[in-house]
Amino acid sequence: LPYKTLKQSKPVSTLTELPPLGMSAKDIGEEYRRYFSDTLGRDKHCRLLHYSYNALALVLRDRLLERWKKTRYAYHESKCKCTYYLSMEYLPGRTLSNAMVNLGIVDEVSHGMQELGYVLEEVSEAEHDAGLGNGGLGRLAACFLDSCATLQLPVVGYGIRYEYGMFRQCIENGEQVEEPDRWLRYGNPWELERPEYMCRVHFGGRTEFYRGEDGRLFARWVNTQDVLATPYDIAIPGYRNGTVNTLRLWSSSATDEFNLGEFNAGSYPESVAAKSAAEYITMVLYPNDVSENGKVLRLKQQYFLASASLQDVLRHWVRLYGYDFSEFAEKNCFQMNDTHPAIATAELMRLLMDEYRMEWDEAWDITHNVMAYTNHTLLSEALEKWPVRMFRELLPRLLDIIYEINARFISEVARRWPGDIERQMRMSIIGDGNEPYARMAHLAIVCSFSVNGVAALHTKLLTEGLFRDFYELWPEKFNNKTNGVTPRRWLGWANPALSSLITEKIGNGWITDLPQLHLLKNYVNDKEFCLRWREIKMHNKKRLAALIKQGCGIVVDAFALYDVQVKRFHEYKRQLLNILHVVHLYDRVKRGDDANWTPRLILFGGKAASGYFMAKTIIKLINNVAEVINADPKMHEYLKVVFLPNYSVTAMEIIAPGTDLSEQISTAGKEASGTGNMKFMMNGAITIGTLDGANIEIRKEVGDENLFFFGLTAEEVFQLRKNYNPDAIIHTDEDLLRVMQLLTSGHFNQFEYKIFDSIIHSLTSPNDPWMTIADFRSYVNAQKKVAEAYRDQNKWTRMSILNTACSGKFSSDRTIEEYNNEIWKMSPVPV
Ligand code: B1H
Repeated sequence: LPYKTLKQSKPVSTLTELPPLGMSAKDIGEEYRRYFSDTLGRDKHCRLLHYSYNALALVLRDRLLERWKKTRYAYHESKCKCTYYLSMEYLPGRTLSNAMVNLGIVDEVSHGMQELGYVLEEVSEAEHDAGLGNGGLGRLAACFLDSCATLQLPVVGYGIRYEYGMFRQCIENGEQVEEPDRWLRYGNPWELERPEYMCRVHFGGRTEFYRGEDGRLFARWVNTQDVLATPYDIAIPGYRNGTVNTLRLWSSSATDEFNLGEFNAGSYPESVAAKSAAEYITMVLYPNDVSENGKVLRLKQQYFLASASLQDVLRHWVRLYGYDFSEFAEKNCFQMNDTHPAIATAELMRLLMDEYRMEWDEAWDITHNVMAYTNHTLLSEALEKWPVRMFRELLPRLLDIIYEINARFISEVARRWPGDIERQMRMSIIGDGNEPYARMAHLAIVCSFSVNGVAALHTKLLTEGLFRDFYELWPEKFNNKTNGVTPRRWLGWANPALSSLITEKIGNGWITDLPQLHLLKNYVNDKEFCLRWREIKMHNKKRLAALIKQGCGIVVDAFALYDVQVKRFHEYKRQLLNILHVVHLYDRVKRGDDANWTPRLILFGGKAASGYFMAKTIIKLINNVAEVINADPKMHEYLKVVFLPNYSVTAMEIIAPGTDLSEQISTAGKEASGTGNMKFMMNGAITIGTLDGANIEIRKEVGDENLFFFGLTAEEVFQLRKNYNPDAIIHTDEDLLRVMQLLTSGHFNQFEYKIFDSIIHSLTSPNDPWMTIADFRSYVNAQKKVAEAYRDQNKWTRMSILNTACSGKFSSDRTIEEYNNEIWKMSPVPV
C-alpha cells in the first residue's frame, strides 16, 4: 500500500511544524494602522484599497526583513556553496498572498483585516501582478525560487527589473490589442533598492593589450560607453522555515561623467539622449516567447544581466575570501535559464582574466566548472543566434573571447574526430551563413559542466537530435530535470477548499512533501469524500464563472463541462485543433446530432507575441467562432465559447481549480515540458493530451485510464512529415470536411472577407509542421470519450481524485532536489 511505504520513506518535514509567526489578528491590525496613518499618512477618510494594500504589504515586509537578515548571516557564517539562477524572466505574480502563505499567517491576516472592516480578497486585488516574463519559462523560475527557499538552499535569483512587464491584452472586435504594463507606476512595496551594490557595465569601445608590471600581457576593454546597474532586492520566503532568499533585479541608468562630458561640450540634448539610451536597456520585457528576434537592445539586456550579476558575485567572493579563487568553483554555481544569459560564460572569462588577472587556463578551469545550462525548447526559431557584426560593435572584447573558446573547442573536436570537417562546422560556436553568427546554445554547452532538458522526452530528443554531436563528445554533461510547480501557490493558495479537505484527511505534510497526496487514493471509494470533492469543484467552477463574467460579460453555467486551454498562443500549441473541434460540435448540434449531449464551456486564454501574425489571426478566429456560437439561442444549452482576455498568473489561480478538462494538445515533440498541465492535474482536472513533454510523465503517474491521450507520437510526426497530405485526410473524413467547409465558406467571417485564408492555407499545406489535420480524427474521438466519461459523474470524480493523488511528482521541490543532488550539490542551511 502506498500509505505505508510513504510514511517510512520520507518523514513529514519538521519545518512545517514550526509555530507560525506568533502574530495574532490583533497585532496585525495594530501594525496595519500604524503604517496606514504614520508611514503612508492616510486617515479614516481614505478608503482607497491601494493604500490598505500598501499598509498591509509593509506589515508583512517587516516580518520578512528580520528573517532575510538572519538568512544572510547564516549563509555568510557557514561559508556555504551558493547557486545563482540567471534568468531574463521571472513571473512571480502577486507577492502579498505568497508572503502570507509562506509566513503561515493567512488566517490571522484575514481576521485582522476583517476586524478593520476589510475583506482580504478585495485588498489583495489592489496588487498589480509582477509580469516580468512571457510564460512557462518565467513562471518556472518563480516556482524554483519558492522551492529553493523552502528547501533552505542558498540560491540567489538574478534578473532584470523591467519598467514595463508583459503587455496587457485587450480584445477589440475579436482582435488582440496590446497596452503597456507600467506595473511600477504606483510604487512597489516589496522591493528594496540597494545603490551600495551598484556596478558598471561596458558597451562598445575596443580591446587594447598592455604589459603588466610583471611583464605579462593583459587585455583591457577601452573607450567604452558605460551604463550603471542598480540592484533592487525582493524577498523570497521559504514555507514556514525562517529562510528568506533573494531575488536581485537590475535596473539600468546613465553614469554621471557621461552626461557631464557631453554637457561641457555644450551639447545638452545629446547628454540627455545618452541618459535615456542607458535607461532604455531595462525599460521593457521582450514579449516574444519562443520566437527569435535578434535585436540589439535584447543583446544589451542579456549582457547587462550577465555582467552585473557576475560582478556582484565576484565582489562578494573577494569580500569573503580575498583574491584567492582556488575554491571558487567548489563554492559557486551558475544555472542559466536557457541561452538568454549565456553570454555570462564569456563574461566570466573576461572578468577573471582582465579584472582579476588570471591566465586563460586558470579562468577556463573555473568557468567550465561553474556554469550549467538548461535548454527549454527544440524549436529552431527559438535558438538564439547573434550576428558577429553586432557582437563586434557592442561587445568587442567578448567576441575575442568567444573566438578563442571556439578555436580551442574545435581543436578538441578535431582531435576526437580527425578529418571530420563537416562535424567541426556543425559544432562550431560561430556559424556561417550569409553572414557569420554566434550560436548561443553551442557556447552554453561548450562552457558548461551540465546541460539539461526539462522533461524526459525533451532530453531524449535533445541528445538524439539537436545536440547529438555534443552528446557524442560529452555524454556525461547531459541530464534531465523534469519541470515542476510549487504546491504552495498552485494548490495551497489557489484552492483553499480542496486544500482543507486534503489536510483534514491526510494531514498537512503534503505541502512540503507532495507525494503524500498518494494517501488520497484510500478515499476514492468513500462516498462522502467523493461528494465533498465534487462540491468543491462546483464551488471553484462558480468562482471561475464569476471571473469570466467580470472579464468578458459572458454568463456561464457551472454544470457544463469546463474545457480549458490557457497558454501562450503559438501554432505548435495548436489552439487551432481545439477550435476545429468546437466548430465540429457546433456543426453536430446544427445537424441535430445531439443525442446524449454533454454541455460544454470551452475556455481560451493567452497572449500572442505582438509581431506574430498567425497567432493573432488564431485569436481572431476563436473570437469570431465564439461570437457566432454564443449569439445562436439554439446553442445555449449545448455550447459556450469564451476567450478570457489578459491571461496571467493571478487569473490561473482561479482557472486551474475550476477546470474539468485540461487541454495539452501540442504537436508531439514540440512542447519541451509544459507546466500548466501540472497545475491543472494538481487541482483535479483531467488531461486531454498528446504524447508530448511532461504529458508522458503525467500519464505514467496517473495511468492510461485516468486521462485521454490521442494523436501521433513524436516519431510518427517525424516520419509523416515526409509525405503529409492534409487534403487527402480531409476528403476521407466527413466531419472534418464539413468543418473545413464552414471555415472556407466564410461562415465565421461574413463581413470580413478572406481574413482566415492564411489559417486555411496553413492547415491544408503539405508543409504544415504542426500537422493539425493529421490529429483531428483521433482528437475528436478522444473528446467523445471525455463527454461520455463526464456524464458518469461518479466515474469522473474518481478520475479527478486520482489525478490530484498522483500529481506528487510534479512539485518543483522534487525538481529542485534533483538539480541540487545532481548539479548544484549544496547542503541546506538551517536558519
Ligand atoms: C519555453 C521559452 C522561451 N521554452 C524564448 N522557451 C523567449 C524562449 O523571450 N524569449 O526570447 C522566451 C521564452 N519558453 C518554455 O519553457 C517551453 O515552451 C515549455 O514547454 C516549458 O514548460 C517552459 C519551462 O521549461
